[in-house]
This record gives sequence, C-alpha cells and structure tokens, in this order.
Amino acid sequence: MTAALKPTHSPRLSPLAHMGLKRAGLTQITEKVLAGERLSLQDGLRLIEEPDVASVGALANYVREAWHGDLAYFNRNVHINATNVCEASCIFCSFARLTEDSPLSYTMTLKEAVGRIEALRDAFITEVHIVNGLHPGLPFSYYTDLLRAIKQERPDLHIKGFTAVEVHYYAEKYEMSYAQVLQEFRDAGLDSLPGGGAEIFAERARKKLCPDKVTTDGWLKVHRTAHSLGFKTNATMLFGSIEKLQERVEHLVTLRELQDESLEKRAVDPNAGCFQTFIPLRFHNENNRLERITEPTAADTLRTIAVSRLMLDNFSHVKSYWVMLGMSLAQLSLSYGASDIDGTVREERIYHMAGARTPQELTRTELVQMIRNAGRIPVERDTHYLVAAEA
Ligand code: V47
Repeated sequence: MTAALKPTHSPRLSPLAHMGLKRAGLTQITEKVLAGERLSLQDGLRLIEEPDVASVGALANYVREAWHGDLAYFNRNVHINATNVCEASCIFCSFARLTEDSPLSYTMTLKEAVGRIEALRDAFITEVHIVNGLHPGLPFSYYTDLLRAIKQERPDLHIKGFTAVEVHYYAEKYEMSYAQVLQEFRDAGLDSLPGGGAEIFAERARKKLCPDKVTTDGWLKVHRTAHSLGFKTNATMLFGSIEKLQERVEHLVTLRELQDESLEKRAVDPNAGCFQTFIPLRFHNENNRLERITEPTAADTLRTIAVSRLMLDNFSHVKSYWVMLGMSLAQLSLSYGASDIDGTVREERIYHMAGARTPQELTRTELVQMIRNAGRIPVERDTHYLVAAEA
C-alpha cells in the first residue's frame, strides 16, 4: 500500500457536527471543506480564532478521515543528536550549549554515535532521525563519516537527517551551495530531511526567536532544493511562544504554496520530492529564555492541529509528535486532524531538556495500544508511509 496523494475515502460529517459548525457560524467554511475547495488565509484565521474547538476539530476530522479513514500511523525509529554545541542563540531552545566547555554540552565521537545503532542490531527499527547543533569546530567529514558509518552498520535503515538550519549552516561554513551539501549527504547515505528549524516564518517573530539562524527564505530554499534533488522532506511549525495566531496561519499558507510548487514539478518528474508530513510543535517553556510564557493549552494545541489539517490540503499527513504533546493529547489529536504519532523515538533530548514529562521512548506495543485506545487502527509505517509490519 502506498501513501495516497489525494483523499480517497468518503467519510460522513455527523448531524451533530453540522449543528455545532452552524451554531459557530462556520457554515460557509464547512461547505467549502465538503466540496474539497481550498480554504483562504481569512478562513484559516476565522478557524484559529473560533472558541468552539470541538466543531473545528470535527471538520478537521472529516478531512483526516477523507485522507486516511481510521488508520493512524507510527514507526520504529531512533534519534541521534550527535552534538548539542550550537552557535545559534534561539531563545526557545533548551538543548543547545554555546561551547564545548558549557555545562551539559556534549559531542559524540563517531564510535559513540554509531554505537547507538550497533546496540540496536537485533531490534526491528526502520529509521534513524539525526539532528545536531550548529557546532563551529567540526569538519564537514564528521557528518558524512557519520552517515557512511550508519549505512555500513545498517544498510536497511532509512536516514532522515539534518534540518534546513544545519544544511544552511554547513553551506555557509564550508562554502558550498545547498545542492552541494545535500548531494554530498546523499552520496554518504542520507535518504530524507526532517522538518525542524521552520519555527515561525513571520519576520517579526523569527527575528526575536532565532535571530542568527537560517531565514525563512533560506529554510524554504533548502527544502525546494531538496525536493528538486528528489528528497522527501517534512515541515514543522513551533507554536505557542511569541507568535500571533495570524502568523501561524500565514506559516501554513507559505508551506502550502511551496508544496504546490513541488507537486507541480513532481507531476512532470516523478523522481522529484515533496513534503511528506507536517508537524506542529507545541512550545515547551522550561530551561530556556521564554520561561515566562505559558505553554499552549490543550484546546489551543488541538485547534492548531485541526487548522493545520484544514489548511494543508496538499499534505497527506499531519503528525502529532507524542513526545511533545504527551500521550493523552496525542491520542485526542487523532480525532482532530492528526494521522501519525511518530515512533518509538528512543532517547529524545530536545524536548526533555525543555521540560517534557513524556518517557524517553515507547515500545511498539505501547504505541499500538495507544492508537487502539484512541479508536483508530494502528499501521506501522516506514518513513515513506509504506506498511512496514502488520500491527
Ligand atoms: O527545530 C526546540 C523545536 C525542533 C523547543 O521531521 C522546540 O519527522 C517546542 O523538528 N519547545 C526539532 N519546540 C524537532 C523536530 C522534529 C521532531 C519530530 C519529528 C520531526 C520530523 C521533526 O524542535 C526544532 C524546534 O522547532 N523545538 N525547542 C521548545 N522549547
């Protein structure tokens, strides 16, 4: 089974949901959604400001079920954050350390990083997710050697690695184009790119959140380049810090436009890439410079997931990353637009250093149970959303 490129199911919006949407004054938007019409920026704004989160969620659930019926996806993966030494000064980040001497800073040797994969020699996993700090002192070969060593140890593993932030940093530091960095990574074993580093595209908020890392245009250009080279990539949005609701919706529209562009190229050249999934990342406020900001409520989180599903009509999946949502909210989100909860993860650092109370990893049995208890049918996928094993 392959991931659908368009919604293929015919779900039903219940009479109760119709009533709620009518009462909320969302009849016109509902009609557009039922007719498969694209929602405008204004529609997105109307939805994200709507207090009746259950009705917005019901509409997003309709779209989610049109794409995927009752299926909910997960995978078995492992995370490697090879270093947290990072030159950037993002004020929301609890993971990065400026220098090698800073408390809690670390940089894995190649042996240590690959050791994490070797330790899983007998485990069924399909993906390794690599994200690193912007380390000023490592040679480019550190990353290509890491990719080669992982592929040598486990040729079967899909390597999803290096955010657009990292690709941009290496391009500047090692005087290469984005395409050259990506090509070298591909030659060394990279298979796809994660969605990190998008944060919020609005200039006003981005300047405060992450003044010295890749700009919005740079982030989009890395992904555009990756798609043109045939890589599938993901996209994220960090929500609930200092951005305005309008800026969240604008972020979604910008991603939708790039996806339109990439899908058009893919219609001509089937080897071109595109976005696979969108991951709204809920802000965590511990151990960073935004401790004064209250974390998003459950209602705000579910509404943002729902609006993402409704606005991103050309993305097949919205992923609710259980590590940052917590398990209960991740389960609920499967009825608010999300169709994927990510994976076993195995040692997550970025969110746990920011105060996440979720476990470091979940077993496959726990993920399956979690999805079943949410009333959905679990599907174990690989990175490209092909079925990896019967659940
Ligand atoms: O880019 C960092 C975010 C991202 C905080 O592509 C924070 O499949 C909230 O991108 N509060 C990294 N968010 C994680 C990421 C990701 C995760 C899971 C799956 C995929 C995928 C990608 O985490 C960063 C940043 O946007 N982040 N600190 C924080 N305090």
